Amino acid sequence: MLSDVNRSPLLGRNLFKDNHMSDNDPASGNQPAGYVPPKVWVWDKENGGQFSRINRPISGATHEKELPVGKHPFQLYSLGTPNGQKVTIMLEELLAAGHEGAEYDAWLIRIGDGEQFSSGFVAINPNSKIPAMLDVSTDPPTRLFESGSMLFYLAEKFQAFLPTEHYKRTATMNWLMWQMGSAPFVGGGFGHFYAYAPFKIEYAIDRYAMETKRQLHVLDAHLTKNEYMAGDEYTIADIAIWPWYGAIMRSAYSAQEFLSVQEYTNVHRWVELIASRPAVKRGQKVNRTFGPPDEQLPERHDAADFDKSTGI
Ligand SMILES: N[C@@H](CCC(=O)N[C@@H](CS)C(=O)NCC(=O)O)C(=O)O
Repeated sequence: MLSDVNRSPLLGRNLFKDNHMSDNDPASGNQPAGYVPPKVWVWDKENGGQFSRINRPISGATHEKELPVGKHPFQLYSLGTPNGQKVTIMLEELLAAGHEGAEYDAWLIRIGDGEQFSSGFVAINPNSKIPAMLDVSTDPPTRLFESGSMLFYLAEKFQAFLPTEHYKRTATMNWLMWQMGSAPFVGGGFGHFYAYAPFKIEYAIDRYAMETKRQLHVLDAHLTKNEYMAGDEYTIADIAIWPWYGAIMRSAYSAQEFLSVQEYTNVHRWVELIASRPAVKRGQKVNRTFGPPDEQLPERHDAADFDKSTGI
């Protein structure tokens, strides 16, 4: 009989069990069958799936290249994914509200081509993920990375979309942080295993479908009693949450039927409310190089760019 001391309280497994297989070894149920993690994980460059060209277990630049700098106070280096859209929606909302100091150049970073690993990009964001931004109106310029940090910075700088009243401000920050902590389970968890993994793994899909539906239920329950995430006011919490959860409700991963998203009627009401805002419509086009051609504006350097023919 195994001593309880040898069992991991979290996994219920014998921690000191040898790593080789026997006929009735549970590893036969692993995927691929018989797989046992080696003692030391080794980077297999050929085995990164769809993202093998960009996934690495190390940080830092892969090549020397400076980033372009345009004429506006904000220089954004991004791609029109949900994390990128949070910032372009915020900048468009600020401009729509009359904050001219929020003018920006949006430069395209093609993450599939590894442009997030240029020396110029890494100098702004050592984490090599879009979005990254420079505020060149400060001396020296202010480096910004992490979309949540960027929303908070812009909200504070322009005193906009972040309530000053104690309870509403705190609620806004609660939901902003909820988004930053929760969405990776949807994108990196559910989306990855449902849509991108080279083969379907029931355990992984079940685990992340469960979590994605739980999160949608959290939002749905909250939005039953609240018009916006922080109550009766549109804030950076809505701007952070909408790109991810609006996408899941509408088209992301072609998983709407699988997740029965029609159940979340209050989320649906809120998604359509935010989607109807002109600044949101503009912001979600910026740095987009996929989807319908009229929804794409690969780079934005002027408000008039939205009138130009789009698509690449
Ligand atoms: N927590 C980060 C996440 C950023 C992120 O995951 N960006 C993805 C695109 S949505 C990326 O740049 N991936 C490139 C890579 O992993 O190399 C944020 O919110 O800014």
